[in-house]
Amino acid sequence: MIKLYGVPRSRALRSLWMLEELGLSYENVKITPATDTRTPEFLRINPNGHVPVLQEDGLTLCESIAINLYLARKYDKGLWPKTVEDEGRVLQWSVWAMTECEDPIITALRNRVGLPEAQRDAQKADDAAQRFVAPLKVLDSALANKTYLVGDTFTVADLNVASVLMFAPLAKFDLSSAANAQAWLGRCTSRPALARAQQA
Ligand SMILES: N[C@@H](CCC(=O)N[C@@H](CS)C(=O)NCC(=O)O)C(=O)O
Repeated sequence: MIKLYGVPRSRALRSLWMLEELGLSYENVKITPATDTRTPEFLRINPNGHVPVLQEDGLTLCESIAINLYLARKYDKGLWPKTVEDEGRVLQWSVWAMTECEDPIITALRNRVGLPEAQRDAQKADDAAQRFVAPLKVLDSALANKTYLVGDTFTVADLNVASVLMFAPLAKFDLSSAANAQAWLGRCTSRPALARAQQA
């Protein structure tokens, strides 16, 4: 039985979404960030002290995006690409989401919504929004006349990128200049598997 550590209100949502897309049966171990992630027991599972963690048949994996790539490839239900070139594209977009987009989105989210008001730094949030302008343009151009990022169907590339980008509206980022990206994000986030993951 697959075990996925991490409550849905954390980056574990990304991997819960993948598990739901694949229709796998799994146990969601309700580890809450900060309160449960620094105990000696949990640090033995992931010395980084972060969720998500996946355990399956003696394998322990951390890093949400890596977990999703592993699952999509192992339980191929059309979410893993068919050619090596498209695998390259899937990896490119997955790494891109983490290196170009995640920090600006999380920084703005924390400083506009997540942190107690007294600890929020409006300047940090505005700088983060500014840093997101260029990657948003890149995504929007890549999606011109395209429904999904790689090939014609929804793949792990879309899931990985959308699972990072879905917090951009909550971080009060203005996506109105990026109609392709906005429409694509709507297509990805309206998938029933995401709704099920949010209720896991
Ligand atoms: N790069 C990691 C980041 C994981 C991460 O930072 N998770 C947060 C929750 S969203 C966490 O577990 N924080 C608790 C802690 O650091 O103690 C991933 O994508 O899996």
